[in-house]
Amino acid sequence: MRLRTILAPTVPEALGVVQEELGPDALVLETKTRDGVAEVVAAADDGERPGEALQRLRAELALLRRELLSILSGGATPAPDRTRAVARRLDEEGLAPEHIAAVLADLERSGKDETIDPRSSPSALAAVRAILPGFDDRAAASGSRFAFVGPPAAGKTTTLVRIASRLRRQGRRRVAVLALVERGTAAGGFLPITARRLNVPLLVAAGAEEARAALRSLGSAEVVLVDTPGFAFRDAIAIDSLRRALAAVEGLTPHLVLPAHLDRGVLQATAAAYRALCPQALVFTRLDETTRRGEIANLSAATGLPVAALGFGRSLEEEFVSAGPAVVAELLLGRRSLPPEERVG
Ligand SMILES: Nc1nc2c(ncn2[C@@H]2O[C@H](COP(=O)(O)OP(=O)(O)OP(=O)(O)O)[C@@H](O)[C@H]2O)c(=O)[nH]1
Ligand SMILES: [Mg+2]
Repeated sequence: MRLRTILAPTVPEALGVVQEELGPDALVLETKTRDGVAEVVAAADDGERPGEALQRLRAELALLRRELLSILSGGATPAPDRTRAVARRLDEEGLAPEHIAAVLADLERSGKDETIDPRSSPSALAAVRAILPGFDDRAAASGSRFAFVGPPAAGKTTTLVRIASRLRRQGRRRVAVLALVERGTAAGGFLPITARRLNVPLLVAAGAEEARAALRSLGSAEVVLVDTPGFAFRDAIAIDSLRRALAAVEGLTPHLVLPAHLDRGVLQATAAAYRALCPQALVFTRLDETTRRGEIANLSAATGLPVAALGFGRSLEEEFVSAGPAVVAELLLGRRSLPPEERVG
C-alpha cells in the first residue's frame, strides 16, 4: 500500500488524477481544500507485502497523532505541515516508514516554525544522516586489502577496476589484483585486459592454499584488490567455500557489492547470506537503473554497514563516487544528483 498526495485546483480534478495515476481501485483517504488548492490523499496497492503496509500505516498514524497533539497543545504550526515535504520526498525514495518517522521526530525536536525544505535544510540533512551508519574507526577506511563480494553481475569486478584505476591515477604504484576463481576456471571477462592496461599485476587463485601462495608471491604490494565470483543468496555452499578462501587473506576488508535496483527482500536476504564473510561496508551499483534510492539507506541502517561507494553506469573510468552517509543523505533529500555532476574523471 502506497500513499500519494495529489494537489489540483479542485477536488474533482484531483480525484481525476488519482484515478489516472493510481487506477480505479485507489482508496481515497482524505480530501481537503486549503488556500484554494485541493489536496487528496489516496492509497494504491502496489504489491507491497502486508508487513510493509502495516509499518507504513503505523508511520502515518504516528504522524497523525503528532499533528493532533500539536493542535491540542495549541502549537501554532501542526507538525506534519512543517515536515511534510521532507516526509513526502523520503517516501518517494522508498525510505522505510520507521526511518521516516525517526527523521521527522528529529526535525520536530529542532523546533522552528518555518516549513522544512528537504533540498536546503541543514537540519533535514543532519536528521537523515543520523539514521545512517558512518565509518567511525572501521578498517574500511584505512585497510590495504579489499575484497569485493556479492551476487552474480553485481558489479564487483567493475568496482574493483574503477578503484584500481583511481589508485593508479593517484600515482599509487604497488597495486595488485588477486582474482579468486572457482576451481577449474580462469579470471574471465574484462579483468585480464584491464589489469594489463593499468599495468597492475593480476594473480589468479582457486581456494585458500593458492590464495596464500599468490599473496606470498606478491611480496610488498601496497594495496591488494581481491575479485571474487558472484553467488546468489541461496547458494550457501558456494558462499561458504568463498568464506574459506578469503580467510587465507590476512587483514582483508570485504565490501559487499549490490545492485541498487534489487528489491528490499532480496537485498536483505543477500546481506544475511554474506554476513558470514564479515563485510565492512556496502557498495551499491546500478543507481542509473533505479529511481528510488531509499533501499540503499534501508539496508545500510539494517546491517549497520556504511555505504562506501556508488556506481551509476557501465563505464570503467567514471560513473562512480566514493560515498559515505552524507552523500547518501544528500541523494535521498534531492540535494545532489549523480550523473553527470559527480563523474570522477
Ligand atoms: N548500468 C550499469 N551497469 C553496470 C554498473 N556496474 C556494472 N555494470 C555492468 O554490469 C555488468 C556486470 O558487471 P561486473 O563488474 O562484471 O559484475 P560482477 O559482479 O563482477 O559479475 P560476476 O563476476 O559475473 O559475478 C557489466 O556489463 C557492467 O558493465 C552500473 O553501475 N550501472
Ligand atoms: Mg566479476
